[in-house]
Amino acid sequence: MTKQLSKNQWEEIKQLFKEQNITDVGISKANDVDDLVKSHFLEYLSNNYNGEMKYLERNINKRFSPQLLLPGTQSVITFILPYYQNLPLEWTDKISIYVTKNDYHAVAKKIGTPIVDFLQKIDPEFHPRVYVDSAPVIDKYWAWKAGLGFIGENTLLINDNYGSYVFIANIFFSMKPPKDCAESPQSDKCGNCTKCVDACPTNALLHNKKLNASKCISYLTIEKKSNDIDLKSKKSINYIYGCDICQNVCPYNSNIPQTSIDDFIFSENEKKLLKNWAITGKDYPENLLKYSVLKKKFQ
Ligand code: B12
Ligand code: SF4
Ligand code: SF4
Repeated sequence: MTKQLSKNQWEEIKQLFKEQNITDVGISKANDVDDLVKSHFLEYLSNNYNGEMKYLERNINKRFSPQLLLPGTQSVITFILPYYQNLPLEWTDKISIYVTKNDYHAVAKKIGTPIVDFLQKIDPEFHPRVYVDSAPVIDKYWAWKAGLGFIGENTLLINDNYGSYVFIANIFFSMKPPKDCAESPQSDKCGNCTKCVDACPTNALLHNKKLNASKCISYLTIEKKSNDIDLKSKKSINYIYGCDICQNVCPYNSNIPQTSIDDFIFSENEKKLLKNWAITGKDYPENLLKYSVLKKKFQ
């Protein structure tokens, strides 16, 4: 028999998130992803826009279907983690602000734990999983499906409250969404704007929400293993880890609050250490960054 969450249970789940400063949460039926997104994904691979990210070519059917990835899944609970914070310009000139004090993968799993515990009590036979950037799941699709934002020309999810500076995490669960609570996807809000496409220094953005990732600075500085490009020699590109250009120019990011997730926030003193290293290249704050996504990158 198909099980369904009650509205009260859903309210309790949202409350558990709220207690951890997570306000934007949604739920969707765990059906296969829409055909449009499937075809975008396959076209992206056939154009080799994934470069050396061969993992995107594996487990395609699981990526398109939560029920194949985790059998028994009936719903996808999606939450977003706002991460914007004011950091020294010398630092953000080189390092994307998505480098938060603690790695978002760990932070999202920590936030998801009380919810997983709650869900396990409702259905002890199923082990819900928290996925964040970690499995063949199209994270942005589920956030869009759950009504947490629209997909911008820069290919990112843009949320009404926090802009695009948000991480996305999904919990796969065995019960269907409560009646009338599932899915209210937003329509496109870019209108005639093309600021991100125009600003991208490598022409990686291709219009129609498509990205040639193999040309993206974020890919070149984080993912690419072979070293046939020397970004530092290109004057126009200061970034050495990630890139925020197509987000910085987006009007939807112009007036957003700083994150209230404590695990992400650098103190004023810690910001001074980041600034010092960015200016001098000396005294890499190894201890401070040991739980961040940077880890040992620049020791
Ligand atoms: C591989 C990857 C990268 C690669 C390639 C990115 C890419 N766009 O393909 C590289 C290294 C370049 C990268 C860079 C960044 N990434 Co990244 N990345 C991923 C990862 C692991 C997979 C993305 C993927 O499937 N790409 C494949 C292609 C085909 O997908 P796509 O271009 O995103 O296109 C899809 C959508 O646009 C969608 N789509 C297209 N049109 C429409 C229309 C509608 C209506 C809908 C619903 C969907 C839709 O369908 C397409 C096919 O699936 C996800 C985590 C995950 N598991 O999902 C994080 C993820 C997308 N990255 C994230 C972040 C934060 C970044 C950076 C901002 C980091 C940085 N500062 O450097 C940059 C942003 C660059 C950019 N403009 O996209 C976040 C994005 C959060 C958000 N607000 O959207 C994610 C979701 C991680 C997370 N869980 O939080 N990333
Ligand atoms: S992250 Fe940078 S290089 Fe990549 S699409 Fe955006 S502006 Fe272009
Ligand atoms: S900069 Fe303009 S086109 Fe690009 S995502 Fe933002 S609103 Fe959309």
